[in-house]
Amino acid sequence: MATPQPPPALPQYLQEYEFSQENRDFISSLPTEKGWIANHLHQYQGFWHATRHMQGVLASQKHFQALDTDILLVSTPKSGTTWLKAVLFALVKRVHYPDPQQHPLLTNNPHVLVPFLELDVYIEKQVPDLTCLAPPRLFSTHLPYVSLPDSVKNSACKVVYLCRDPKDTFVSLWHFANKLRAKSRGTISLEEAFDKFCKGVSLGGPFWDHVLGYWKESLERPEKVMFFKFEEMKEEPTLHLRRLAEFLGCPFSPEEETQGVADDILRLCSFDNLSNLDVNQSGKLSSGEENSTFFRKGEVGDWMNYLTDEMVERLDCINEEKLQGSGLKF
Ligand code: PAP
Repeated sequence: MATPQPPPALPQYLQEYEFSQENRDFISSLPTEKGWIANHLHQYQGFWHATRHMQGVLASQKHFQALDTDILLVSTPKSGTTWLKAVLFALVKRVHYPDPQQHPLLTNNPHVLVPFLELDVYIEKQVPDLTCLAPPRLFSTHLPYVSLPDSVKNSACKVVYLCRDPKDTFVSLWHFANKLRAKSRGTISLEEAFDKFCKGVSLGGPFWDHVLGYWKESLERPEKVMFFKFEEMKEEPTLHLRRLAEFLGCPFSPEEETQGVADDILRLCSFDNLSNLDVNQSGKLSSGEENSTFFRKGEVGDWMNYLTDEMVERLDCINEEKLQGSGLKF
């Protein structure tokens, strides 16, 4: 008879962490709900964060000093962050890596090349020295606009915002949660997760408030915030890659256009290419998560395979109500 295996440990970043007494007291004063992956979510500045992430959220706000040359990729969780991290890195650092056989994306998961402020850079108690990083520095975050470090809002650093149809975002998040949940907690049902998502109680939620915060900024300061949807990128990748390059001040030159550099970047960062690399099939992040958890289907419309008519109706109503008058549609 096979020996029962112990359940895999929760990824390090999701485990409850040794907080300073000050942070512990603060976090315990926040509204708290049952989490999808880790035990708890805490509501801070109107948005929900896992316990372990709170340390990183607070430290990012306190310590991160954005430079005018920085690029910050902001996204709602499960909107295609991994993809856009790869695209951003390949685009912005293209002069450093002209040989496609030697590209860092072939041996590193995109999350390693473009770290999350609150989940990687500031997750430990020590404050890292980021001054030695070569410009443009690339970081990412799931923080809502209201919680961004002041230096991001007040400097000339660029913000690229990515979101995705909430139906597909939800389905992707539900799969992700069940992959990462400790075996001892069992799975979270589609119905329970859906109800929480609709009520805004999800990582980085409420989804609609997150999206609207950046949508508004992108309208008011288009030179600062560029707003992207996963679906647009899937439909017209070359067009949106060019838009991105122009926004970031590194447009493709006529020679690059002739050489097909944009297509090379998109090929390198495609779901098929990245998900089949050894590093993404069998590698792990230092936090313990398997790189493969970030690649599932990468398609538009997978929600049709999961959501009931009632669920679709409920989400459509919320979309209608929340996005009314904003000019934004999913
Ligand atoms: P994160 O928020 O935890 O960083 P994120 O990368 O935003 O995760 O979301 C993962 C989703 O992006 C997955 O979607 P799915 O569950 O609907 O399949 C994943 O498959 C998709 N994804 C990852 N890489 C790519 C890619 N290169 N092209 C398209 N989609 C991708």
